[in-house]
Amino acid sequence: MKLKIAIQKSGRLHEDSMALLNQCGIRLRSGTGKLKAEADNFPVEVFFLRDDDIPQYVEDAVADVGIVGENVLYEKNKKVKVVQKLGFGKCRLSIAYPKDRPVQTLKDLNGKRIATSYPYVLGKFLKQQKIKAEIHEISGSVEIAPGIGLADAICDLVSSGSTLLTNGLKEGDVVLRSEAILVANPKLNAQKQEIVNKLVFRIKALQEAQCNKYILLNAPDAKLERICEILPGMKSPTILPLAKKGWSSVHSVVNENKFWDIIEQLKAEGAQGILVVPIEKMII
Ligand code: PRT
Ligand code: ZN
Repeated sequence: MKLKIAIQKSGRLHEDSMALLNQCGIRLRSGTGKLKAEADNFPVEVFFLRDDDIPQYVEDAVADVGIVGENVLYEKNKKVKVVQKLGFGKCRLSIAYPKDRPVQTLKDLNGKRIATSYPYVLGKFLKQQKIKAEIHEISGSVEIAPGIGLADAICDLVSSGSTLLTNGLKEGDVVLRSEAILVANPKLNAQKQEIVNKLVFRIKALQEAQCNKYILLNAPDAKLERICEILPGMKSPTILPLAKKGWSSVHSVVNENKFWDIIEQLKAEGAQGILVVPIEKMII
């Protein structure tokens, strides 16, 4: 039994999706030019599709799981299960206004026209906000709509903001924050669910590793107690005696967010030769 995984054929999510499968130890047999590829060492088959089609294929069980942006998932509104956030493809769906016109806030949008490729998500947002505006669905180049007189504002994906800037638009309310997610058909059989569980276990090990660093340092024995207090570690730090008398080597794992604070404290306590090493996978 093989798990069928749908990923984007080409575009912004393709490379990160491929890299994720690769880092999970899944080696695909053929290249990406084809419709599908099989793995030698893990029971999966990967289908390369347009991102817009992935929620439907997963709902229909043509694919068992898929990697897609939350923006696409919520717009398509299909019956699929969100399994895991993946941390890439981050962007936001925002309303944006032409800089030089009277319509500048949400309230100004009553009775006005908004161009978007996300009519469903935007419609829900406007209803929540009690704004009655006309939604014009267009499939691409939404940012030019105000300039050609098609709309008073737009609602589109933003990441760096440079597309808005070059089109004379200013970002307003954020309708949705999005990243790539793993979705699944809600009725997978037990065998397929088992494969999904294995995949998610590997993804979590990668994510855990990405936000932690392995740290090695030398410390005078007299300072060991204090240094161990500073280092959180997975259980407690590993301590090995050095050839030089009165000194030890201390190994531990440090969360990236607290990293610089901890290094400063360690140095202040007399730690030397501090080495920081990336962790490839981390199983807690
Ligand atoms: O061919 P296919 O249908 O599969 O691909 P596509 O052209 O529909 O999608 P693609 O590859 O452009 O994007 C795939 C997914 O990447 C999206 O559904 C989002 O989940 C995610 N993503 C992340 C983005 C962006 N960032 C993004 N910046 N998708 C699109 N953009 C576009 C945006 O529409 C706008 O035109 O980039 C422009 C804005 O970018 P900045 O950096 O100028 O703000
Ligand atoms: Zn698309």
